[in-house]
Amino acid sequence: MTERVAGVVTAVFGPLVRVQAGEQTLVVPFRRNLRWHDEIEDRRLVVGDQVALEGKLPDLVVVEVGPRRTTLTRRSPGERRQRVIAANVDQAVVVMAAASPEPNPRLMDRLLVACHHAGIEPVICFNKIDQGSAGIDTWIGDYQDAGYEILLASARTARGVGCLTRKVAGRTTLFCGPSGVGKSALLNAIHPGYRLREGSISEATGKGRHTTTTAQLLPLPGSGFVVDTPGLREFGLWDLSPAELQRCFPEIARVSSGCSFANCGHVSEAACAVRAAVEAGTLSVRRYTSYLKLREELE
Ligand SMILES: Nc1nc2c(ncn2[C@@H]2O[C@H](COP(=O)(O)OP(=O)(O)O)[C@@H](O)[C@H]2O)c(=O)[nH]1
Ligand SMILES: [Mg+2]
Ligand SMILES: [Zn+2]
Repeated sequence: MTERVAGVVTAVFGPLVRVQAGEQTLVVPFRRNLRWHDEIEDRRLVVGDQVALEGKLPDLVVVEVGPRRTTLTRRSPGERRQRVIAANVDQAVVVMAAASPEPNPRLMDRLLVACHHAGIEPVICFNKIDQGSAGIDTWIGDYQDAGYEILLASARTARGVGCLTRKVAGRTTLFCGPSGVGKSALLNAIHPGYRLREGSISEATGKGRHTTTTAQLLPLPGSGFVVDTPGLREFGLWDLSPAELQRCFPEIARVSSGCSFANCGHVSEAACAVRAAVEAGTLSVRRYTSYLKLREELE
């Protein structure tokens, strides 16, 4: 009897994919003429794809790929076209350490912009809060004012881990942020069964045991997935237009409705509500400067 099973791709190994179908983990091939629900150029299965399998047990094969709600893309140096590296990621936990490695608000802004641009909801997590919060005290308020959800956590003391666990339940969550901030440690705290390597140099140098650059989805107990992968630090900013950029700064987008020109870039235009808010001290100078710098980069 032919079976039909629905699942989510959690890893891609050349001609085979690993699929999570409820409690079952299957490693299966895919049909060459897969049925796609999206008009996409790059017809390659990626992690996060929702697929249908058919066949006589245990010889199932992927036959159909569902529409992608979101796509995470990357363009490697030397590669002209961008590549989709994951589909259907719902949210991202952008992780910075509170003290060491030294938190980098510019990088935080970039990652947040990349999330908004990809249609992925970001949550900010300051880990290693056991080491104090002096390093973030001066600018954490910028993100609160912008409306971001902020979690203070420590994988070491388990502070905030319950909150994070509830946050990721039932969804597909990307953990991103610089190397060494404790992404793997937080994931191990959420689910000790992952046994991810912590403090390894592999992520920083791309060498070591995990030489693969492809993302993997890790199933959570219950439902949902997390993605912990090297090489996702700088995803998709290249195809962002300067006009789109302001939508990726929620507090700037909110204020901009008061600008005189509908297409105001908030640089030197007259009667700009954004610059007025910066001058009045209701919009962070640091965030505004970050916006201007990114805008310059995109132009
Ligand atoms: N003090 C402290 N150290 C932590 C915490 N979380 C992780 N670390 C340490 O920071 C280092 C990097 O952690 P890791 O999870 O590998 O970071 P990743 O590169 O972001 O995955 C390791 O030595 C961890 O033991 C924390 O909450 N507090
Ligand atoms: Mg890690
Ligand atoms: Zn303006």
